Amino acid sequence: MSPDPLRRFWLFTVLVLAALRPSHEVLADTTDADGLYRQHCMACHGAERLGGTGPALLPQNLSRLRRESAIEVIAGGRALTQMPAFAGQLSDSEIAGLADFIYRPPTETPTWGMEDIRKSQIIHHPPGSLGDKPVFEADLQNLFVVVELGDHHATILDGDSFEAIHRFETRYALHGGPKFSSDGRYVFFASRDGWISKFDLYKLKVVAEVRAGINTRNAAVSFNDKYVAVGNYLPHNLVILSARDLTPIAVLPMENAQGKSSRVSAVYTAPPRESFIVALKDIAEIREIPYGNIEAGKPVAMKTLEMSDYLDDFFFNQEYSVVMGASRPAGSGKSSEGASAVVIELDTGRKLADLAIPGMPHLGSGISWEYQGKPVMATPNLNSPAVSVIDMESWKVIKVLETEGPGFFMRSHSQTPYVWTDVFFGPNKDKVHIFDKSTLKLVKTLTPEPGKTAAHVEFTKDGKYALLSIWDVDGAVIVYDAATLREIKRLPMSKPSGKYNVYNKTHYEAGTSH
Ligand code: DHE
Repeated sequence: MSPDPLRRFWLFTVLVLAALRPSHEVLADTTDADGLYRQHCMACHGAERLGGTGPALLPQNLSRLRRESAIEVIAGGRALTQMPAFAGQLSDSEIAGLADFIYRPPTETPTWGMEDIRKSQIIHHPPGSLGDKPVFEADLQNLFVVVELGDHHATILDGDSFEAIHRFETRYALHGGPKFSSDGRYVFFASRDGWISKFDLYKLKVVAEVRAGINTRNAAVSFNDKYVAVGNYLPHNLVILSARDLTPIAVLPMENAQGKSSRVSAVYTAPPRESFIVALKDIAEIREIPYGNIEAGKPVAMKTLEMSDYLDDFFFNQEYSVVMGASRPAGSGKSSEGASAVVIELDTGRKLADLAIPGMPHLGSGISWEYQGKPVMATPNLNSPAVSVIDMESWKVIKVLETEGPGFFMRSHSQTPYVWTDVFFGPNKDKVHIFDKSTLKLVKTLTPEPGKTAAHVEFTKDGKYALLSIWDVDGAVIVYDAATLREIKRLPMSKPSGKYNVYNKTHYEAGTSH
């Protein structure tokens, strides 16, 4: 191309791009975004954007918030939080400049070590100081903890009367299932910002909190009630806390023999093995930490299982002798060739099977039951409108259940004949399918609230009722009779994400995620 056509080409490109820019988009004024941050945001969100009373404002922590939503929050504030509206004080371009600023990576990777964790610990009520008598009357084993993502609250629900007993503000953006102590009295929440909160269900009070990381995946509680393990994306480590009062015990950097470090995809507790199992995102290894190896002041020894691929989503059999793992190609930088899940024997690290499951299984939501005298597991797929049912003896896919869109969560219960699966993605996100566990046939498709995402089911202790979320800020938890599939009650809630039944969780019910 001679210079003239080249110039014309660039002019054309610039004009097209300008025409494509939405007319309402405001040009960001980035000249003093740093100064504006210090003046207006730093007091709550921290000098290094690591968070304070407000959440961390780093790209890693904001990956799930669109820039346009960030602009709306800066301009209009966030309801039911301390975040004020800045629209009166800052111009549109200054607000856009601030939004750009918080999505920019910091010049230095932030650190969060043992000392930072220790200093962040807040003991609201020392262990033993509150007494043991519950402050309400209800079946303590049939309580539900409902996480309401819409306004960052949690509701404690009586699983017999379906009345809310208590509602309280949680840390910002909880993720993953809350984890329970073995007697069901205490529940541990993890926020994406690294905060771990210990809540006393008998006394309805947060008793201790600590910030274990900057960008956290999830937490697991040891079956002996001694430890909480926290898996972090940032820093690349696993943090072990005392389950008594959340005092940090150990910070375990996750790196391989060559010194390459890795984010932790998730940590799980494996009761029969008395160990924590750690999934790594950037190293093709699984780590296992026996509870017995954790002792304050001593290096914590880990068992390493070398894998042929990166595995970041897990399902365990009920005995925890075998793990099914899947890789998420987009995040791991490498895809499984031809196989989308592998089955590994945990004692030996031996691969038992490669499973071709088109559509990226969501193994973390996998559940299991007996089908024709054999244990099977079923998993939704994040990319395909199908549930895969897998024979857990031959490790073969025995049936693909067609759905009206890709799903996220599945649930059942030993006392119910059905399995419930949502259609989380796509135009049919308002539908929920119910399949018969003994025939694998579709029984019914519910549309509880047309146009609004219906997702995530949890059963009562006896399996007689199923609770379903309408995943919307103006949402609800709907209680269904699990046999007749009739609606019994609708409780308004703010984007109720997961709900967790004390008995099902503490008894590792096969129909629920662990
Ligand atoms: Fe989750 C559990 C990973 C996005 C809601 N999610 C988990 C677990 C993992 C995981 C590893 C199991 C940990 C546990 O329960 O201790 N989730 C991931 C991702 O990698 C992914 C796809 C991307 C990400 O940004 O992290 C992801 N998850 C989401 C969401 O967008 C959801 C729908 C809304 C949210 O909370 O951000 C979401 N994840 C959940 C819930 C659970 C969960 C409600 C608890 C599992 C259960 O069965 O109840």
